[in-house]
Amino acid sequence: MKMGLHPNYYIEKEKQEKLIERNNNKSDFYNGIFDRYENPVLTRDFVPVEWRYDLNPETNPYFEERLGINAVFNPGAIYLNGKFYLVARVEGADRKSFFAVAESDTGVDHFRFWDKPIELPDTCPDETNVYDMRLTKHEDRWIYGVFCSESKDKKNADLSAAVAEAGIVRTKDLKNWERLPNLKTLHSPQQRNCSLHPEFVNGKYAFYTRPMDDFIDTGSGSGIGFGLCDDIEHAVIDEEKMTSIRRYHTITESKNGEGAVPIKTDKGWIHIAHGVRNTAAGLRYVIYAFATDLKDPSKVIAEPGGLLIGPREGERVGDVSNVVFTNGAIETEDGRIFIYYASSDTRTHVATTTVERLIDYVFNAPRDPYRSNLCVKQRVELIEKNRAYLDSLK
Ligand code: M1P
Repeated sequence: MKMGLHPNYYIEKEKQEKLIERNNNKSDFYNGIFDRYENPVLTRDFVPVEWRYDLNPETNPYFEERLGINAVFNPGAIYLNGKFYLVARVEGADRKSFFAVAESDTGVDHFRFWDKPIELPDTCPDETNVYDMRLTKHEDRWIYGVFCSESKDKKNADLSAAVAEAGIVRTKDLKNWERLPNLKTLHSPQQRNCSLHPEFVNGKYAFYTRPMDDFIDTGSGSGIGFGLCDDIEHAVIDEEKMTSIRRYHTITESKNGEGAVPIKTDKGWIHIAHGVRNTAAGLRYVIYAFATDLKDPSKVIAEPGGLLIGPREGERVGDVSNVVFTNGAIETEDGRIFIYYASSDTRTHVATTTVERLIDYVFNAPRDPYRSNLCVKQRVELIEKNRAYLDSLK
């Protein structure tokens, strides 16, 4: 006779159900550009109990977690048939990440993982870790996932030396995934934070890249790259043009990288990316935005100074503290924008705005003047303009 389920199974299931069913409200944060929410949209506590515990009391008498989950973060995002889908980076207690689809009707709460994580075709025997998938609904009618495929750098004796490449998969339904050969960039030894532009450019597939000399340091890589390739089934990029470039004493001084797949608007492609600077406490990752030309998506036409989203309050702390990072955003038919971002490589949040608000921000917030002296002038100008306006109301 079967022993039935351990009582703690019911407790854990109920706790999880409450978490998934909990409504997520806007917080009192205000900047006019986007809204934040009280709760994360996905954490490790959303990962189904069945993925972590052996439910059979004969083989797990103490109902111990057998395969723990450490974090759920950096999801790709896609909107299909009125539903919001995140392809999350789920990191096991063993440090390896994998991808799993979570689905919601609202985009801000009630995200529920599908039955099983995604099992990608195993075509790269040296690949040790996969993470940060960007999902592109391409005009060729495939949904592409571009992600980081990481393996040990066998040429380097250092145990932590790794090689990052851009892996490519495609699907029609987020269930069946076809793996294509990794992206090759002829002039950049490593790649991370790559994503596929949703339209053909000059009849070719267009990728945003992030040239790097090394696994962590971008070295000579001066920013977010852009390159074209003829054949997505054997994607090779020769020239990488620079789009948003890194600069001294800005939020992108150490590195930057394309985040969500760009959003097409009447005024240009809007990009939501990440910038990294160094501090005495280590690297600080923030999210920023810029726009590129509709006909030439590599040409930056607007780039407000500074950050759009920075880590706040509890977001500041986690496995890699002082980080916010995005690789997925959704635009709905009615012009709402959902920016999914993770904090401190630990949990996933959402920020919401609209296409109009984002355009207003990207095209009207002033550029970074790059020097304190000019920054203070910029601020004094704003204060004086406001004073004159207030006087005009008297
Ligand atoms: O740990 C912060 C982030 O670091 C990496 O970003 P980058 O390549 O710009 O350094 C990514 O691996 C990302 O997953 C991570 O969130």
